[in-house]
Amino acid sequence: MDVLEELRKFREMDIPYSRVLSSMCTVPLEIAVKAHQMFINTNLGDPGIFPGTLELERKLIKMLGDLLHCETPCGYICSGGTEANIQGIRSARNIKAKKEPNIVIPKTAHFSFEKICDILRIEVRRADVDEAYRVDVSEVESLIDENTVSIVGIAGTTELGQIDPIVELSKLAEEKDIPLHVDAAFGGLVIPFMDNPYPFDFVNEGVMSITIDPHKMGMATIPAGGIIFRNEKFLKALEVETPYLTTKMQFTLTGTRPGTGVASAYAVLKSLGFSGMREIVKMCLKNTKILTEEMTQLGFEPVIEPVMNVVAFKTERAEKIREELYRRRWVISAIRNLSAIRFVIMPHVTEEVIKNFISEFRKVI
Ligand code: 0PR
Repeated sequence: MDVLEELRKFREMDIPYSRVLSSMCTVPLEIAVKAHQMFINTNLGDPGIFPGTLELERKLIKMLGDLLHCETPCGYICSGGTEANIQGIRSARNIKAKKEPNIVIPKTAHFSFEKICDILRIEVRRADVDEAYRVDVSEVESLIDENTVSIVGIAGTTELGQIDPIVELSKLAEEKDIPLHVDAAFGGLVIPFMDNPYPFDFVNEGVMSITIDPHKMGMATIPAGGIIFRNEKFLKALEVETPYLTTKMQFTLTGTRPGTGVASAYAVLKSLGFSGMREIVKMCLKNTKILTEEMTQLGFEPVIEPVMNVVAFKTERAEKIREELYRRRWVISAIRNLSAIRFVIMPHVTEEVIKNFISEFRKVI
């Protein structure tokens, strides 16, 4: 058998995005795929060989900085939200230089923080959330001590799409002189395009770093995560010497890294513009509303009123429903600790997809 034929067989075993209502990734825009192909053999691990790709990355970081209200953005395009979060926390830890460092994160933080604390040998303190699943700022305050090197707020929680009170967290961070890291891996490319966006970004003086992933709502090709720092100081805190490369220092976590994410993310933002992004976000929010109405009619109540294009519904049978749908090749997620089923309404989750899903869902319940 021809090897491509063989590959196709494996690929056909994968579930198409049109049956996936639980992913924060989506089908990349066509322009993103073209850009990806054009940069297929680039390696920003040795930027001296790829000065053009490096300059493109700088332009993209500047674009993201503009979006996030930062005049001196520094950062890079990485493998995803996990790496971006690692680098945000690692930078703060290096700057604060405490013997027994700890960080304070919301209980709703993504599981990447587990890995971070393991890798970086940092104690993690989890603050409780209020009834709307936003972190309780007074609890964050009570968990801070002289060894706290970073506070984390989330703009678009993984499970519910909720936004923490970043404004209040930032005030607290400034008062205590502790860097605030905002995990906007998902929300970073949603919130700015909503009506009356919540101020989650660098407009808050205490925010020092933000995770923002083009391979989620940025419709770029995988992998494309983003870490943006307020200024160079935070990037400098990550540098190691590179004795024989075309550049003397490297601040990234990985060595070899693709320029494909840079190119595809740039292509999307440049071709759509902020106005095009607004249209897509608007469509996702509309579709979220459609799904929520359908589910409500079927007797399911949302855990919170959806804030963005993520929505979860209470049910004791969450895992059973998920399993049965999966057997029928439909993918949703079940949140174990909340007894809820969860949906992420990405651009590929169209009205048509929702219609098809609901008709299958009726049979399952
Ligand atoms: N921060 C937040 C708020 C996230 O939601 C995620 C991932 C991360 C960080 C980590 O990002 P990377 O996975 O890029 O390292 N959120 C999704 C999740 O865990 C990722 C995902 C995407 C999961 C597609 C499933 C899927 O099909 O649910």
